[in-house]
Amino acid sequence: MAKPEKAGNRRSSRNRTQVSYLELDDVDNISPEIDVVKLRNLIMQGEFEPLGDAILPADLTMTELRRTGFRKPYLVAQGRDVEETRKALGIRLPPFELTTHTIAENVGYEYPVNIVDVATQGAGPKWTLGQWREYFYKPAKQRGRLLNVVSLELSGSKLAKMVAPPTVVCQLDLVNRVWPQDDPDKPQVLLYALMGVAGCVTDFHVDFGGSSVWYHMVSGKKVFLLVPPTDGNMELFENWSSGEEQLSVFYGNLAEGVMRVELQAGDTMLIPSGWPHAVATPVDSAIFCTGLTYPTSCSSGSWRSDWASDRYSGFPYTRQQCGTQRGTTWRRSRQGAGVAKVA
Ligand SMILES: O=C(O)CCC(=O)C(=O)O
Ligand SMILES: [Fe+2]
Repeated sequence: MAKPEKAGNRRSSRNRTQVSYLELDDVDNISPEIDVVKLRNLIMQGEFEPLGDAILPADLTMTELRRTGFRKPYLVAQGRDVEETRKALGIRLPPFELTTHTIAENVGYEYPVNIVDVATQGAGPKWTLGQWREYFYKPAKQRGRLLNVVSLELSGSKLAKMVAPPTVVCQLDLVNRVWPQDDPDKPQVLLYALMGVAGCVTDFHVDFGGSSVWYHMVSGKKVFLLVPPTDGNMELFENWSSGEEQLSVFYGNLAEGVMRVELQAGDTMLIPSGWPHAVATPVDSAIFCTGLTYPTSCSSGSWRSDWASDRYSGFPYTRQQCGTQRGTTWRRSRQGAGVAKVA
């Protein structure tokens, strides 16, 4: 299984200043800190429109996504029977309960994990899953700095083999659709486990590589603020995220049409590409998510790679996949002049 790359900073443009790290001695990345409590309260208590009605699992189909162009996020609530809901969506989970403990057990205690230091929103300590598990199960008061895991890459692990995404996600995924199935270079994208302790927040960001994302809450609760990527909102996002302003200004108050959604255990959400979002974790939580590419993210012209968070090591082959939108399928261009791989 491939080792994860560096824990990326969401905002690498920030100036570095000295802060004291009393709890951790292996942090080599010192950044200015956000006001975590203020950001958490703004996300949790700010007045925003609700995302709107959840859709029934049976209605989340390609026909529905084609009808709307997948221009808005979709929420599927866990419903009366979470097993039935998962079945209707096509989601398969391991036969055992998914917890930080079982994730560590199945992926490997020595496996390195990208950790986010919540106060700096940048890279935290370089730990193994075993160390993370120890941290996660400490009483909150003994944990020291607030740390979050949002990008434990599971592709290739035995755990990944036990997980199937919603059927519609597989149908939508450009890698699945255009890549020759027997090509050894076919990217394995992408299954991530997210494990956050109570109090974590992630400031506004756009997910990597223009990808759409699906989230399935395994346990706990997350509150998302979602921002429609209108020209006006993206201009504001660009200014906000490229300056020191992001430390003191809440982007949720600048943007228009911000929507709020609370995800409970068993809920599933799909976010289209390019939507800035912020997330608060009020209780210890675990979720699965994955990035998938979707044609409109390339063809609409609305995607700009420099908007994306560099938290992940990069969505593979984005350019080739977008090439399919210009009327050349990957298969054809590959047989022709050949295309260099771009990570
Ligand atoms: O759970 C979090 O704190 C962040 C989730 C998120 O937006 C992401 O993983 O991209
Ligand atoms: Fe995200």
